[in-house]
Amino acid sequence: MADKVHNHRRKFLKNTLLQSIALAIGAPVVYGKNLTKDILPIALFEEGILSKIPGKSDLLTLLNDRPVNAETPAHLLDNDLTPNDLFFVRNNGIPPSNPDKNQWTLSFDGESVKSKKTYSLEELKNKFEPVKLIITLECGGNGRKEFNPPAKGNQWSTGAVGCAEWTGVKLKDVLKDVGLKSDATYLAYYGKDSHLSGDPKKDSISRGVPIQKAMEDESIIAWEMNGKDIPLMNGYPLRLVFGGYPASCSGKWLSKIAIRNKVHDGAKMGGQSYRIPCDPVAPGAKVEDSEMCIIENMPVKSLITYPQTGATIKKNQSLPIRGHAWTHELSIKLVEYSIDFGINWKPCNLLPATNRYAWQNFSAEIQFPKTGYYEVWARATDSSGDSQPIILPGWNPKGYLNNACHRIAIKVES
Ligand SMILES: Nc1nc2c(c(=O)[nH]1)N[C@H]1C(S)=C(S)[C@@H](COP(=O)(O)O)O[C@H]1N2
Ligand SMILES: [Mo]
Repeated sequence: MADKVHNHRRKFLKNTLLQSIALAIGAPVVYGKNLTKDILPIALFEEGILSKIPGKSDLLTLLNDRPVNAETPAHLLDNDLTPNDLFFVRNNGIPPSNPDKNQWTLSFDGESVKSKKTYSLEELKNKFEPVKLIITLECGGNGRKEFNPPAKGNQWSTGAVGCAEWTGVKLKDVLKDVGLKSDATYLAYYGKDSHLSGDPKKDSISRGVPIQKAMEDESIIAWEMNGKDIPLMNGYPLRLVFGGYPASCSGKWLSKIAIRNKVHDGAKMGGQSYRIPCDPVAPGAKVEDSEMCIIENMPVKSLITYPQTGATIKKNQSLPIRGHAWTHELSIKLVEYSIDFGINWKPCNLLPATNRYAWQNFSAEIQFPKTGYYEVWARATDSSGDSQPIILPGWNPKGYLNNACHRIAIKVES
């Protein structure tokens, strides 16, 4: 056995390859001459250069690979803005394989446009005033994992959320140029991803928002995410971004917008998709499609991003915590923490948002009375006075809108 190991000739990396690796990582690999094909720098994976999901960090939790669904562990959402390679991915179908931003066009049609119109991406950039907005996107099914009885679908824990700076144009500016009829009711999107079945006549998803939502100042068509091209998995080269609504409204690989004179009836608008019982039901109840209503506003929510759950500190140390809070309302007005399972709450420091729908950062410094096991719970309250439940909110068949308080485990040792 020892002989075998000895005889095994290590295949060291060629200098040219080492140079490309250094370029990709952004620093020379000092002991690079000791690396082999089996021992590559982990930075290549962490930065998504060699990820299983193109452009995405291997630190994402993969929930499904066809279609690709991957979420961000809570402690990796610690940045003010979620880095592109760490932003969650929720695909319903198969992304276009090699979209070309120079050839990309966006058309407008539907019953309620005065006439059909098509813009190239270049025209969109030049014709309308560009805006930069920080907007949180959260999948309506984020937190689904906790529901009991369980709900079918991707078992998201807390990481189907992210917040980025988007560069684009206001939908209302473009819609004004297109010209709408007075009966305009709903904005519907169509993207260039294909249905899982491969059937070109089927859309993987085609949703949208009521026209009043589309007219908000923060409703945009975006081509950049954090100052870079949007990653392929997040909709390159063009997508919609709506704050405060389920992210399923924010169409990726955006190629067509239809202005409808009725509530849009595209793929995943009806049935049980992205809909909840119009009136509360008992856990496990079967709810008819006719009793389900479309999810619009997303509820107030918060996430502790530092420390990672399971952290241990010494008895004489205090614990700094950090996180973000977001809502569909104007702003978050309070974030509190509890270390005694929700009996007593203390306020956190809370920073204002740059613009509406950006998440707000909170922090606190916690002292623990003695050694032992604790949980830190966080609870946000928004400008409407709504706050988060401690236990799961209303059960619904598909497990949407779980905004229960986030909890992390902490051990204090002597
Ligand atoms: N064209 C298209 N747009 C889409 C989707 C999709 O599958 N295809 N998924 C939607 C859903 S359900 C969510 S939660 C968000 C996810 O955005 P992200 O993958 O950029 O995080 O995109 C939405 N837009
Ligand atoms: Mo979603």
